[in-house]
Amino acid sequence: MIRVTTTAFDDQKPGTSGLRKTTQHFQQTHYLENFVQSIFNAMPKPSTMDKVSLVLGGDGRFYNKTAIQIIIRMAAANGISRLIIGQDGILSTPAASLLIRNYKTDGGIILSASHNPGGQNGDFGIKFNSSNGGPAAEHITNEIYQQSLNITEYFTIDHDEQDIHTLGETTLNGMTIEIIDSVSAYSTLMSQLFDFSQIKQAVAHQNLSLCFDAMHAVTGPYANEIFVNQLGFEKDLIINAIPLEDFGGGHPDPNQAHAKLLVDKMYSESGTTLGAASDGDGDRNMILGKGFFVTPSDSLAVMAANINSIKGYTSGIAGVARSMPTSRAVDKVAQANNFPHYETPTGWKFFGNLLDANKITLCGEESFGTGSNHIREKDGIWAVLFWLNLIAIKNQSVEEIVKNHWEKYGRHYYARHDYEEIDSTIAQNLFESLKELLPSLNGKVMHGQKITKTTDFSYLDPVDKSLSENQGLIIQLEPDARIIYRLSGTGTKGATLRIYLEYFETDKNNLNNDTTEMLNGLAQIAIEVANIESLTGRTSPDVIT
Ligand code: VG1
Ligand code: CO
Repeated sequence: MIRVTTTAFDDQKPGTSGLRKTTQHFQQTHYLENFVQSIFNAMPKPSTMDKVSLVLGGDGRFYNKTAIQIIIRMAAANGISRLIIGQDGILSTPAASLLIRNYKTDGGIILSASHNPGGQNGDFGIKFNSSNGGPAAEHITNEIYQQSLNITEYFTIDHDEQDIHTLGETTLNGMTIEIIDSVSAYSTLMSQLFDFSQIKQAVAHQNLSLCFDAMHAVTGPYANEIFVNQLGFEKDLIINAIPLEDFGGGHPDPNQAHAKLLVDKMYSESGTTLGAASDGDGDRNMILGKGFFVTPSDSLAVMAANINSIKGYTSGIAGVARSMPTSRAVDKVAQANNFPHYETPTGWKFFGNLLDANKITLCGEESFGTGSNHIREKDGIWAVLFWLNLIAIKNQSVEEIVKNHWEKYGRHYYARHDYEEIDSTIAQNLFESLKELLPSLNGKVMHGQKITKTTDFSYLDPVDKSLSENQGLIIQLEPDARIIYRLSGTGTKGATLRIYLEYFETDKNNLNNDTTEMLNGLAQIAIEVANIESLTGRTSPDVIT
């Protein structure tokens, strides 16, 4: 064992989903090692390290392989008993979550910067998940950060590269290393939750077709096995299926701006019944019908309204949760069907306690994330299978399913406007002034809409009673609309300001209007209230989703 003397970095505070920095930042001497040692030091564990087992894998982006080898050597030096590693170091985030649960390990390390671009000039990331399979709770990530601020040494061994390609067990310095197939356990679980024979029938007899965009990221192999080999969808319609270390130079974020090829196809003659995409690490999903986009918030609501008809969920739904900026469409379903609904801060880690306590079955975020109690992460392929199964059951188009839903529950017009790479100090100042200004806005009428309430959102976890403050600013307007402001916790350059707009409509004559038009008044108010143009010099958002 080698004891390496190191100096602490002061910027290793995990954000919304782990530590994310540019790849080059991670490549600094000792940078990755310091953070990994901090995880080992801080993670909840049995009495001694030789009882600790961990899952290890990543989304395959540039630096994934190097990082895996570094972590293997450090795990061996730290006396860890067992590492379960995805073949070639590859695991989608949902698959990693599942393996932690299946193997009952003490947690897992996932190497990913999710939807951020990859490559030598892109981003890299690392995240610790707990023994429940979910992103570590805030008290653990805070402890990792504290360790990183005080670290003076880390442990490693001098050893050649470990073979991470050959399936099976080996040992290194007394530590067992098991290389496992990255896809098989995950695809087995999917076949238990969804009715694969019903979907296959629909492919054969209802012309059910799918175009899936893997965005050259981790889901390619999962999509080929499940959608092509097991369900019989056309192989050529799994696009960008080969995982590449730089995602082909793209931005592996499944939204209408970045999954352009898929969107163009779905709005053309050759559009399939369902169009879908997933992100860098396979936990996000975008759902499209022929010429029709489903907002992630609506997708969650439709799932909640129909979950009883899906094989793995026939015993019913305990409750639902959504992140605060996610539209309240799912709340309407919960209220109408009498099950509890929860509003949590942004980030999947906040769903963990609710899922573990069986208070919820289903949860989701506006940022193209949906998932259930089957694991403790959001799950892209799972969401696509849910929609495929639902279409097979209803024998209706995506558009019909969503429009029928609006008829019954009303429609939440929804959009998110992102201002990226704002100077961090300017963004902080903007946010602080906004926070101070908010209470004075109560009762004010702007662009014909009356502000009824303003909130600085904080969350008291109903299970462990932990309090999370400063989770976003909410402006509520009459008759039933919201504007929300947040600063992103996943970016690596400057600050990203996110503005979320939501307008609820029940008038049957107004259910099929243009989203931009319906939200125009709110967008104007949002810009004026936060003084965006004069403080940032920006006249329009960089990305609208
Ligand atoms: C974003 C999303 C959030 C999501 C997080 C991680 O965070 O808004 O909903 O949980 O990314 O997703 P932020 O702080 O930038 O708004 V992923 O797919 O990166 O694991
Ligand atoms: Co992701």
